[in-house]
Amino acid sequence: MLVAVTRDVSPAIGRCELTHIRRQTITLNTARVQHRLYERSLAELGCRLHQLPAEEELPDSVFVEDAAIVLDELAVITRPGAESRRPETRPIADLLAPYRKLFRIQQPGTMDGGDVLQTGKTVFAGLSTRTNLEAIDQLRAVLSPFGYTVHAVQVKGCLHLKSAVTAVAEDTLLMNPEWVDEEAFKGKEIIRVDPAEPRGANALLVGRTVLYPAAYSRTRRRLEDQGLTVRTVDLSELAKAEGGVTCCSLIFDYRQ
Ligand code: CIR
Repeated sequence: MLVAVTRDVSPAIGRCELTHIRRQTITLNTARVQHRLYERSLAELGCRLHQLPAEEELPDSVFVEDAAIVLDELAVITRPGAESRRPETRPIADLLAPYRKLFRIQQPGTMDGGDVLQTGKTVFAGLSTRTNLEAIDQLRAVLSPFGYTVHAVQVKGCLHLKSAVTAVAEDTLLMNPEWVDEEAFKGKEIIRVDPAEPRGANALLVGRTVLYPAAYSRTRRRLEDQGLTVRTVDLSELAKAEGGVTCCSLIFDYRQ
């Protein structure tokens, strides 16, 4: 069974962190309606939802992906790169504790979950403005005994590794090669975003379905042309907070 952890949009979302885009007004109600439809899509794709209530004082807390990395054998609670986001991790750790043994990124390490991309036993970790080498070394030390190989990958021009590259099938990645070096992913099938849609590389694979932003129709066609099943979702209001489809959930397998 797949479990999807989500958290309702904070009323403070207007004070979110922004790195690569300029501030625009975010309409809370629209963001919440879109977020609920996103949650419904996850449920319809077979996930059991675990919905956390909104955090009044934590603007970016809807982006639960950044608080943890959940693998089959364990979970790593991050230490987010933006100081304003550090208190987000505690409720996520409490929620994950019954499901997984927990490890933690320690100071001076900083890491956002959005910088960690897993494909099988290979883990790519983005070196970004949020994630540093200390944290990647800590992640490697935690994961190596479980048979994972951790590769550090430089990210440039975007917020997180998963802004630049995500998995859309078992061995297929969707990528914006302007933001990450294709060479780092040798051996993988690569689908490139349409050049007119640089933000189109963030896709969420749920089972065999790619949950994908409605805004990027050209890249969506590229995915469908490769035989992939795509379901669209409109997260345009949260995109104003620099969030995408992977950021709004933590999805993991749970066997009772
Ligand atoms: C931030 O800057 O931290 C938030 N405004 C956006 C985080 C998006 N998270 C993600 O891509 N994993």
